[in-house]
Amino acid sequence: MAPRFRLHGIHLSGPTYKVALGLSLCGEAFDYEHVPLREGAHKTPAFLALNRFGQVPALEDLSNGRRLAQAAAILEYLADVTGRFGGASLDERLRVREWMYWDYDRLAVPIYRCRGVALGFRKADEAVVAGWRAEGEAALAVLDAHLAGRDFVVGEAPSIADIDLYGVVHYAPAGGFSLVERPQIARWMARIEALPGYGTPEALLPTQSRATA
Ligand SMILES: N[C@@H](CCC(=O)N[C@@H](CS)C(=O)NCC(=O)O)C(=O)O
Repeated sequence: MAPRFRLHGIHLSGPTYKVALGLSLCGEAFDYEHVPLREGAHKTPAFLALNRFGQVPALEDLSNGRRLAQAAAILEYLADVTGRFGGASLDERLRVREWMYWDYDRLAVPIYRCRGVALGFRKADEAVVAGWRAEGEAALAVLDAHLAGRDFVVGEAPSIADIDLYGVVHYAPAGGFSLVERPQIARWMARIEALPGYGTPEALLPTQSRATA
């Protein structure tokens, strides 16, 4: 059967990985369209029709023609349409959203930027990088403290908040952040990595387009 979803992204992109991980944990095979950012493919009219912000990821739901942008919003959509990972009650869903908004407010930006500098994709003054590093460390400390005595970020089961946050923390070591002093995060990551359907970015994101998964 043809896959329901088509993911547009690039294998080096953390936000693209969040969506691929969400799809895989939901058991959804997906077509994949490689978007070469260096060639400006994300700023073409055709791509802007998929994602008005000119960023990856974009997700197409081929069953109804929907085109979705923003990894966190896409994860919410996947939870809505699959009935998985959305939280067990309204209160859990509210907490899940809070963590997802916090992610892009405090955690993702400094960690992704430090990784970008470490990999040579991004240039910045040392003082600016030091500021990002301090912000990233502070956010990791918040998450580590929250996870004490908890298996998952919200409630008793994994949710899209875990997927969203994992899709950042996975890249922390590549950004120069040590997780050795973050034992709760390390244990939580191991729990995510044990879930059926889990895959690393290398396993889930091809370097080229893939017509059928
Ligand atoms: N908040 C967005 C961030 C997406 C994002 O930053 N994508 C990067 C690649 S990792 C991108 O497309 N950069 C090119 C650009 O912004 O022009 C999301 O979660 O989807």
